[in-house]
Amino acid sequence: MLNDKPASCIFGYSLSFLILFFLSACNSSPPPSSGLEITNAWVRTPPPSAGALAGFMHLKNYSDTPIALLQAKADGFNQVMLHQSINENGQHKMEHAERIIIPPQGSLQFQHGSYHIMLMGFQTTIKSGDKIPITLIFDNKLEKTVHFIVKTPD
Ligand SMILES: [Cu+2]
Repeated sequence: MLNDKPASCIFGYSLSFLILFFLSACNSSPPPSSGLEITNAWVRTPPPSAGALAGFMHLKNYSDTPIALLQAKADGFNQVMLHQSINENGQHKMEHAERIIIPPQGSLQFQHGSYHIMLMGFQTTIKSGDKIPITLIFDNKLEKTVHFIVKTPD
């Protein structure tokens, strides 16, 4: 008398599992497991005598907690810094950004006049179409290496 579940009920359960499976399989772009997505990563093509490059990107935080970007690293450069451009008494300045917060379920755009990655001291020629791997270090022990494409903005 214990196992008297009708067969149709068991079939119903299997069917809902199947539907769940297909729903998850068909989702073409699920949020990344880290909860963080970085898109449109690029570096401005430097003029011939430039001593520094600026990198830009878009960060999206799919998680329910803030994510802080703490540091950037790249081989082939003497120094890589997270910078923020500020306007102080009409003077444009750049200062080191220690902790850049991407809010929960929010996003942050690195762009000209705001946050950027400053790449300084390089020996090789860097031209449009090159890809520069930059490792981004976040506060939750998360590290992501992103290939930044060198290009001239439209
Ligand atoms: Cu800078």
